[in-house]
Amino acid sequence: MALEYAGILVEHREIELRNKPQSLLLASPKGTVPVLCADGFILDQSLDIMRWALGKSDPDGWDVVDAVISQSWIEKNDGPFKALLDQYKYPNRHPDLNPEAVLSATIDLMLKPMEAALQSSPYLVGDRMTWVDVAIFPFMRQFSMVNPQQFEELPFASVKQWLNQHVESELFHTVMHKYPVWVD
Ligand SMILES: N[C@@H](CCC(=O)N[C@@H](CS)C(=O)NCC(=O)O)C(=O)O
Repeated sequence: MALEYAGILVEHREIELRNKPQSLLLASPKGTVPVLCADGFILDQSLDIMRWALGKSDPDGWDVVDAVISQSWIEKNDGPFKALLDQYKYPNRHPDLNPEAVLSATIDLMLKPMEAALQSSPYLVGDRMTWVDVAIFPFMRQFSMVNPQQFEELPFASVKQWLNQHVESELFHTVMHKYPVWVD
């Protein structure tokens, strides 16, 4: 989304994670996606790719945001929220955990603070959309898709509205193509 927003054209190579092409592993041995290969450098962290794109062009000021507040949302998302999301998505991999306790921990960690933030402003950090919303909403989307009915029944109207806004945005639709798998 950041690349599209910044108007940066890329050749998109869809990776099948179960069958990673050699060219991906040569570019970035850790073997995660996304990886951006530019002239003379490689970025293999989503946030680095976003930062690089916004450094090139940021027409609506996605990057005009309080650094400390943004960092705390990202740390919470990338650390404990992703861990809980994994437990919530794959209960079979975590037979020792009680699914209700996982849901309740996720609500306390992420849903409640997000709802509070989004009740006082339409975006996570203030009145305008920033890179923080774009970096985090795909994970809330994943969470909402694990058990859509359960998500619908949760009392977090502002989170749902915020999520819908991003999922239904033209920008998201523009980039959410199904691409053919890249073969070296
Ligand atoms: N911190 C990395 C995480 C990337 C990541 O874990 N990507 C997943 C897919 S969403 C992946 O490539 N997993 C490797 C695998 O499943 O083999 C980033 O933000 O770019």
